[in-house]
Amino acid sequence: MNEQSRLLIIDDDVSAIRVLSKVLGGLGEIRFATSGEEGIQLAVEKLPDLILLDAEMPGMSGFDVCKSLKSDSTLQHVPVIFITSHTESEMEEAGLLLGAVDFIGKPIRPAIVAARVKTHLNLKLALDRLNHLAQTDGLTGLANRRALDTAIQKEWFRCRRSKRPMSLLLLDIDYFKKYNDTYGHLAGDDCLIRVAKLLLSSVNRSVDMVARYGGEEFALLLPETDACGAAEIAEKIIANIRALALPHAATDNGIVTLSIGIASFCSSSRCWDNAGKEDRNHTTNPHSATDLLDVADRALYAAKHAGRNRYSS
Ligand code: GH3
Ligand code: MG
Ligand code: MG
Ligand code: MG
Ligand code: MG
Repeated sequence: MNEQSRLLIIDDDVSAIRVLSKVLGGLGEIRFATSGEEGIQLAVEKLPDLILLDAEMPGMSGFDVCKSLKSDSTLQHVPVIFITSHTESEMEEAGLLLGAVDFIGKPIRPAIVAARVKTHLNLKLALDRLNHLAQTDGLTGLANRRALDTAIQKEWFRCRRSKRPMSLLLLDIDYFKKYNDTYGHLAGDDCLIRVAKLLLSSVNRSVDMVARYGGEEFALLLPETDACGAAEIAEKIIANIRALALPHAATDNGIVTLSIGIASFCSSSRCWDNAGKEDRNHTTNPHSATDLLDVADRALYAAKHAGRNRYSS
């Protein structure tokens, strides 16, 4: 989050780009494009923190570019500032109504442009920080329930579209109330942090999401992973937590253990269960993103009921 800001200048006039680059050089890393089409392409690739956009360009106009950026879910929050010699109020109004945060007339006054850009970059940074906080669990630094719910929904639709599998694991620390009672709440917090770290180190693909679902419950969202793959991960986690061997006087084996519930969605006509056997009736296939959570929750309950320190699906 402390990395340098990225600015993108889109202007068909190369000398204007040169002047702006000089004025804004101290505010971040600058990229530029000399057409609207090229500018959009660069924005998609580099995800800039701010875009300076010329209104009048041959081919795609700045207004068309702005419209296109604002209709893209990943780019719509990037602030756009129009820079143009067309300073009529109708033009300015049109630009602002399209979602631009500012409208600056040419010829530019360098110090004013730099000050305005700085203000909008600071606002963007603050928004990014807030967004990050809104998605993060304060104790463990993992994704929080809100971020997980959004990711599950997104992944659910993506894997149905692409006819790929997905899995969800719900993981719950066994007898954690007794852990707090025995070692104190602060030690309990520390235990949650260690388990979070262990879960993070138990997955190695960047697409896998580890989240704190609430209290002493965690979740693992595994895109492109079928029931068999999910069971392998669950086994690995149970082995890893055994190896970590955090003392817990109230459990059967004297260390912290986890119970895990697995839900997998399989969109192909042939599904396999977590033992690698064909599931001909798709008996366990969830029918919605919410149902996926429900199936995992019921499986977790079954794992608890069967004696804890195990997974179930
Ligand atoms: P089970 O094996 O059935 O899961 O039993 P359990 O004791 O783990 O489950 P229960 O739901 O009875 O207790 C969960 C405990 O987790 C109670 C609560 O105080 C504790 N807990 C929840 N959030 C936190 C937290 O942020 N920090 C600490 N230290 N404890 C927490
Ligand atoms: Mg122009
Ligand atoms: Mg619980
Ligand atoms: Mg528990
Ligand atoms: Mg409980």
